[in-house]
This record gives sequence, C-alpha cells and structure tokens, in this order.
Amino acid sequence: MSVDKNMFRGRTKQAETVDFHSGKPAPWKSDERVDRYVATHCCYCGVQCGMYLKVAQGKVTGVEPREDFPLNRGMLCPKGTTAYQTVNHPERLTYPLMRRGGKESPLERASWDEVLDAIVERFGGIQQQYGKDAVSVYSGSSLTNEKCYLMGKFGRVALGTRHVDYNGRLCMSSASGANERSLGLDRAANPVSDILRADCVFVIGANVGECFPIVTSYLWQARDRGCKLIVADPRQTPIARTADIFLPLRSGTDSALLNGMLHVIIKEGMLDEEFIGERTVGWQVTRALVEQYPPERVAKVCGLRPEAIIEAARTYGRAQAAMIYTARGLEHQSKGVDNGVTAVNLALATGNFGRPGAGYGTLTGQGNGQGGREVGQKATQLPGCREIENQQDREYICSIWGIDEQDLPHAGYPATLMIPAMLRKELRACLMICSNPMVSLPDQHTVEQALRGLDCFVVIDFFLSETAELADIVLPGSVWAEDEGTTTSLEGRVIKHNRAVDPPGEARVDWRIICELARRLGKGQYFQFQSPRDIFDELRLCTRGAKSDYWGITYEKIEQQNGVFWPCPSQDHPGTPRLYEQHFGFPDGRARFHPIPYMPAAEEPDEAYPLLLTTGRVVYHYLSGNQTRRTPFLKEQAPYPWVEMHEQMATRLDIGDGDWVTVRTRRGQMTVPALVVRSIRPDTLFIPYHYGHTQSVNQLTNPVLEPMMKIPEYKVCAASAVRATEKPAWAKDEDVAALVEARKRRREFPSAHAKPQLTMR
Ligand SMILES: Nc1nc2c(c(=O)[nH]1)N[C@H]1C(S)=C(S)[C@@H](COP(=O)(O)OP(=O)(O)OC[C@H]3O[C@@H](n4cnc5c(=O)[nH]c(N)nc54)[C@H](O)[C@@H]3O)O[C@H]1N2
Ligand SMILES: Nc1nc2c(c(=O)[nH]1)N[C@H]1C(S)=C(S)[C@@H](COP(=O)(O)OP(=O)(O)OC[C@H]3O[C@@H](n4cnc5c(=O)[nH]c(N)nc54)[C@H](O)[C@@H]3O)O[C@H]1N2
Ligand code: SF4
Ligand SMILES: [Mo]
Repeated sequence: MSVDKNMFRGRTKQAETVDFHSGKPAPWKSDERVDRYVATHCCYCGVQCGMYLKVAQGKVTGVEPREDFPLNRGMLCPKGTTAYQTVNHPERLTYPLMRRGGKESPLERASWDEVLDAIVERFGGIQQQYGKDAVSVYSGSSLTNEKCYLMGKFGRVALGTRHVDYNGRLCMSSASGANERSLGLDRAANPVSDILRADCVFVIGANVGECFPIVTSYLWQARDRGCKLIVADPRQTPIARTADIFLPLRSGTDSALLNGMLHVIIKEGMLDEEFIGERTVGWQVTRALVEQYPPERVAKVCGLRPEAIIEAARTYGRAQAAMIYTARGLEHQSKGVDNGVTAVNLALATGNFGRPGAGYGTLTGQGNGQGGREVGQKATQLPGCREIENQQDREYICSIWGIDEQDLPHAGYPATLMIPAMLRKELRACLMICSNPMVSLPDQHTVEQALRGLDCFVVIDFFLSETAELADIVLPGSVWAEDEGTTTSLEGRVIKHNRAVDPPGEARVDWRIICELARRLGKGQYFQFQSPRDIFDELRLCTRGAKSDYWGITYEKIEQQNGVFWPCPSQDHPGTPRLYEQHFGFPDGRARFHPIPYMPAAEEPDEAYPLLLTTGRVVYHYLSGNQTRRTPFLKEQAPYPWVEMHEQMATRLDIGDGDWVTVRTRRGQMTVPALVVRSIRPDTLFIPYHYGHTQSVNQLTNPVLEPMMKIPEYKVCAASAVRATEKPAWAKDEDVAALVEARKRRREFPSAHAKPQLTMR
C-alpha cells in the first residue's frame, strides 16, 4: 500500500496503521490507536520542521516526521520528537490564578470573569492615574504571526500604550539592525537548500549541530560534494569538528576577524569589482578602513594564528558561490549590529548575493523569530516591517484599523529598557505573553526586583514559569497544537500550524483571551475576529506593498505550495525564495558598505575576573527551558547547568571533571559542576542558560546593551572560577556524574571527518 503524504497536508485524515517512512503497513503499531494525523510543524526552533501529530480519543499521543516538507524530509531532532509531550502534560495550567490579598498572598484559583475584570479595573486605574504609557506589553516570537500581530494591535489600540515589545529583542535584533542598515530588508537572503549549491559555507557564531540540528544534514551533503566549511566559534561545536578550517576566536572579536579576512581578500585580488561597482555604495571608505586590519594584528586581537585567517580568507574568497551564516555568537554582543555589518561587507565585496549558493543570513532562532519581527510587535514597528515614526505608514495602518492617526501611539521602550523603566516606576503594569525573562534577561536579580515592583503584572503561559510565579494574575493559554496560524521560518517561508486538540480544562486559545480582554476594555469593535484566518487576512492587508509583503499569501496557497516565501505581492505571485537577485532593499536598489572599526567587548578580563564567560544552548533544551525541562527524556539528558572548561585551565585551577566550581562575575555568582573538555578555548568558560533561579547563568551576565538595537551582551563578560567550598542546595552527586558522562560522550565523540585543529596561539 502506498501513501501519498501530501494528502494529509493541512488536513486531517482517518489514520491507517502504516509506517510513514516506507508507506507500508506497520503491524507493530497495531495496538497503538490513532484516530487522526494532523499535519503541522514543530513548535520549537526557526527550522520549523514538518510533523504529524497523532491524535487518539481527543488527545495528542505521538508524532511522526513529515516526509513531504522539503526542509526536514522525515527528520526531527530530540526536541521535535518529544514536543508533543507538553500538550497533555500534568503541569499544564488549566484555570486562571490570581493573588487576592496583595503581593504576599498566594496565587489562587479564580474564574475567568474575576481575572479579566480585575485586569480591566487595575490597568484602567493605573492608566487613569499615571497615563496610558504606564502599562506595557511584552510579547514573544514563539507565537504565530496572527498572535504577534494581535499583540501589537492590542497594545496600541486596546491599551493605547506606546510600550510594546517582545523577546526577539534578546534574540536576533542585532542581525535585524545589520540587515536593515546594509541590505534594506530583514530576512535570510537564501533558502536553506542553497547550501547544497555553495562551494564554501562560513558559519560564524552559530552552533548549527545543536541549535538547528536539521540544517546540519545540508552542511554534510554540501561537504560530500566538495563544499568547504569554515567555522568561527570559541568552542569546537559539533560542526566545527568536521570543518576544513576552524577558527577558535576569542569571544567578542568577530568584527576584527571579518575585517582581517576582507583585508586579505583585497590584498590578494579576490574582490568582485563589477558587483561592487554596479550593486553597492560606500566601498572606498570601507576599503580604506580594512587596510588597518592585517592578519598579524587581527590574530593578536582574536587569539588565532595569522595563517589560519589567511587560509580562511582564501577559501572563502576563491569560492564561486559562498554563503555566510551568523547566529547569536556574533550577535549577542554590545557590538552585535556592527558585527553583522562586517559579515555583510565580506559577502558584498566578493559578490556573494543573489545567486544559487551565494548569500548571507542570520540563522533565526525562535519558531517564529522571523515573522515575529515583521508583524508589528516591535517597539518601533508597524505590521509589514513598516515604521511607527513614518507618517505614511501610520496613516495606512490607521486606515485599516479604523482609528485616527493622532490616536496611534509612537515608538516605545524596547523590552530590555522596560526593566529600568519599571524600577523607576515609570512603567507600573505589564501584560506578558510567551516570555520568561526571569530566566532569559541578564542580571536576573534586577529583573526580579523590577517585576516584583509592578502594581499589576499579568502573564499568559501554559506552564507556571519562573516569571509567572511572580505575576499577580496568571492566565492559562494554549500550546501550538491547540490552535491554527502561520509562522515564518528561518528561510522566510510562511507556513501553517494546524490545530490538533482543544486546550485542557479552562485554558483558552491565546488569541481569544486577547480579543476578550479588548472587548472588556471597550475596544471590541477593533477586534472582531472569529478565527485566526480573519486575523491573517487583516495582517495581509496591513503588509500590502510593504517590505515584508504577505498580500499574496493565503492559507490555501501555503498548503498548496508547502509554504510561501515573502515578499509575495499578489495572488498569482509564487513567492521569493532567494532575495537580491536583481536589487537590494533600498530605493536605489544598491546595498550599503559600512566601515566598522573593531571595538572590544564592554567588559574584558582583568586581574579580579581573569576569564571570559560565554553562554548559550545545548541540543536538549529550548530557551528558558520552561517546556523542555518538563519533558522527561530531555530533562534526563541535561538536568542541570554545568561549566565547560578546557583541561589546561582545569589543571591550573586544580579542578577535575564533575568537581563543583563557583563562577563569579561583577553581577553575581553560581556553583555548578565542571565539565572538563578539550573543545573550548583555554581562556573561556561556557555555561548553558536554560535553567532558572539559582541555576540561571543570567545571574552572572552583563546587562550592557548594543546601542542601536538594545540587545544584551550575553556572549562576553569577565569572570573568575574557583573550586567550590560548598555544593549548592540542588546538587545530587549521582545526577552530576551521569551528566558529566553524557556530555563528555557528546562533545568528545570522534567523527569520521574530524581532524584535530589547534589553530589557537
Ligand atoms: N537546542 C536548541 N536549539 C535552539 C534554541 C535552544 O534554546 N535550544 N534556541 C533557538 C533560538 S531562539 C536561537 S536564538 C538559536 C541560537 O542559536 P546559536 O546562536 O547557534 O546558539 P548559541 O548557543 O546561543 O550560540 C552559538 C555559538 O556562539 C558561540 N560564541 C560565543 N561567543 C562568541 C563570539 O564572541 N563570537 C562567535 N563567533 N561565537 C561565539 C558559542 O560558543 C556557541 O557555540 O537557536 C535556536 N535553536
Ligand atoms: N545568558 C543568555 N541568555 C539568553 C540567551 C543566551 O544565549 N544566553 N538567549 C536569548 C535568546 S536568543 C532568546 S530568544 C531568549 C528567549 O527568552 P524567553 O522568550 O524569555 O524564553 P522562552 O522560553 O521562549 O519563553 C517563552 C515562555 O512562553 C511560553 N510559551 C511558549 N509558547 C507559547 C504560546 O504559544 N503561548 C503562550 N501563551 N505561551 C507560550 C513558554 O512556556 C515560556 O514560559 O533568551 C535570551 N536569553
Ligand atoms: S530542528 Fe528545530 S524545528 Fe526541527 S525538530 Fe528540532 S527543534 Fe523542531
Ligand atoms: Mo533566540
């Protein structure tokens, strides 16, 4: 029996007992009852792998990868295969909670009427006394486009506040800034499949193997046909083990490295002069600046050998078609925007844009990290990447929303600046959805003080997160499997999530909570949506003719084409998988070079704090861990944080594998077990950030912000490490031993392609 998997796309079907890989009958599954397979996508990272959710007796009971979705074609990573376990999880929030007797009273069960009335009354009171802008909206990019759009509109129209922002601020906002400054559009330039057509891929500051696992297979396939791989990362990540050139640079020195590579490319005549002349502006000034970055100087700054920089420049410069991928390693810095710009400079100077296998892109992190940054939940933005301070954009959006332009608030605080505004009592209330800043924002103790100090703090989540624990009111929302709506993947492909089941107990679908709240605030006429489709249709209209144009994208077209790449300006337009084939995003069609001098990180190691601390992810957990720490298999693999350090440093500090280590910075300290490896720079420590309370590395990180986009410097601060005198309260020795074993197996696993490369000084 053969199965046409396309027949499930976007629809559900009575299940047959078949194996979805072979299409053959699968008798070994015969005792497993499945009523329906619902075609959808993973809720986690920006790759947005296609999956079927299995539904039996009204419950999600399992998952199958989709073969028909071109990006993952039958593959899922450990997070994808276990995501379904969050749906029926016993810790789901199933009714509203509120503190009836002030801050010190417990969160108690309440009815929807009671909590919604309380929000209207408290927000209303605060706004009356302190002005509309005393209330803020803090949203997130794990939400669908429909919900992200709704949050922006809700903040500005229902609450009338200027302070609307979201967690993408902490994510790729500096990449957005670089894209806008250099290219005029904020999207990856190529579909992922272009990797298969590249002669060289340069990955800088991205742990593809752990954070975009399914993209790894594209790198391997490219390598099989001779593509060269260059990786720049202070840690030898899984893909770095198979790289042709591995550049273990010091954290915070990316712009020096990229300027140095461009220097070599100029000196050795590897420029694409024709492309520079016809398609760019600003080259001469940039050229003059990179004159000052000979490899010998850069090598000292980055802690690399000059020969390695020259070799990387030659490998990239000689490729017919080369791609650069960046991610948070390069972007989570106080110079994050500048770093992104230097990466674009390199691609522009070598003409690597607008051709198959030639391009540049940020690997967008969150499931809807791309759409979430386009549809108007950003402090300075209206839907379609329109600008809130642009008169024409304001008038157009107001004409659709049916409000007076005078009543549309102006730009507000980015998420990271909401915290100090809360401490100053300028912001007195906050509605938060889809964010967990008690884990994700730097300098956690200050964040806690700010959130505790709010007169009214409302959180919409489906699990009681570390942040929801501090709320005055908690509203039980929905997981992705309980609603339909679109997301835009890291490729810029608009795809659709489909509903498998209803939320449990009294929990409600997020967008309905927001629309009901708007109604109770007396603004119901602006939120007359009956379905996500209604919201999407309004969003399409808002984006018509704008940079991220969704006008020609419909739910039907998404299903027919397996996703549609924006811009898609009309119904008969197929969408745009590859950008910049003819012109860049500026009115004159040309890209911009910008000269970027290297500037050191905000906090460099010194006598008191002699080491570099960097932070990031592991394959098993997702962001603040509020979902994955509740998933048994994932929790088992990485139950606690640890500190990764090189064996040279461990020897110097007299620390062995699994020993307890106290890591200190100017913000705080934490005690974690050591994971002694050879795959990190000897001057650098790494701690994963997926944990809360005393296990959160954001007790330590530097809250300094990038000046343009206000992203924190999560990737660099100065630290010290000593053998701990006392174990933390949460420590269990047997778990730690298991953790060290498991992580060592992963990080030191010898790979067929691996050649040990100690290119450090
Ligand atoms: N498993 C998993 N996957 C995820 C996520 C998750 O939480 N877990 N989150 C998703 C999201 S929202 C995001 S934003 C992405 C993040 O994806 P990535 O950016 O790939 O992940 P990070 O671990 O934050 O950082 C990447 C790498 O930067 C390196 N690095 C540190 N400092 C520097 C530096 O100064 N320069 C350079 N060049 N590199 C440096 C680190 O060693 C690390 O290997 O992943 C997405 N996918
Ligand atoms: N030290 C350090 N800190 C970092 C980073 C780092 O590399 N190092 N990375 C930063 C990055 S890149 C990011 S993206 C941020 C992420 O930081 P956050 O956005 O704060 O983390 P999340 O875990 O995504 O929080 C989402 C919350 O919303 C809930 N949620 C998820 N989906 C939905 C939904 O559909 N509806 C509702 N109602 N709730 C939902 C989840 O349960 C969770 O509690 O962290 C940043 N913080
Ligand atoms: S790669 Fe990303 S989208 Fe794919 S299964 Fe893993 S977490 Fe989900
Ligand atoms: Mo992110």
